[in-house]
Amino acid sequence: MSKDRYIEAKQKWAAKQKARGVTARSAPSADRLPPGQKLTAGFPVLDLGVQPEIAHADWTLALDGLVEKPTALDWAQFHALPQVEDVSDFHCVTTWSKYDCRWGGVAFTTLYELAQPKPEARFVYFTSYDGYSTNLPLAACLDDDVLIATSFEGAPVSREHGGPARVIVPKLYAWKGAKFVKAVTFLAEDKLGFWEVRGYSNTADPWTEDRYA
Ligand SMILES: Nc1nc2c(c(=O)[nH]1)N[C@H]1C(S)=C(S)[C@@H](COP(=O)(O)O)O[C@H]1N2
Ligand SMILES: [Mo]
Repeated sequence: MSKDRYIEAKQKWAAKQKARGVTARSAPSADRLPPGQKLTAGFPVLDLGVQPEIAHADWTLALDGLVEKPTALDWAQFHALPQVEDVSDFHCVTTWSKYDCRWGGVAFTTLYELAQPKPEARFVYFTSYDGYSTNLPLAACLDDDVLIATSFEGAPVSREHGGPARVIVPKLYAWKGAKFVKAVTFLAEDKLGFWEVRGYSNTADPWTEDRYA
């Protein structure tokens, strides 16, 4: 399927689910598996039909927007920052979940301290090397399980899963985590990302099945 047809199909699927009355629940689920999800043993790949190949020598991560210290980290500088590991569950809006994913990389809070966002910065906009984008309230990024991951299960994040570096936000549907991440931009006002402008929920809470806006 061509890239445009794929995006159109996913967008239509969201509209159809919404029309069917799949709407957010008012009370969160207490189960480990969020409502409407199925557990998968594998690891499906979801992208826009492009898996950019970025050599470590060409890779940079920009921290910009409303920050005191605009920063561009190269691969060595990124790895000189404190490295952490976190095991989390992964929930894709297309109804599959994967348990116990071990991600390694740099905590979002480390980047936050480095760039020093100004007080008016309340939102974060992520941009990727494949043209993808997604957005979050700054507060959601400051949980200690939010990482810019460069390793998965002890090995480098593969290209299909978003390497060299991808964002992991375990508490939200996985489209909120940008693969192939290139820039983290701090903003005063919210700015909708790729799927958010195409009908996906801006809040994306798996526990209340908050899939579509
Ligand atoms: N850059 C980029 N990031 C992305 C996407 C994408 O297409 N491009 N897809 C999102 C979606 S919808 C999901 S479910 C996860 C999928 O991650 P995976 O391919 O490693 O399973 O990445 C998210 N991040
Ligand atoms: Mo997804």
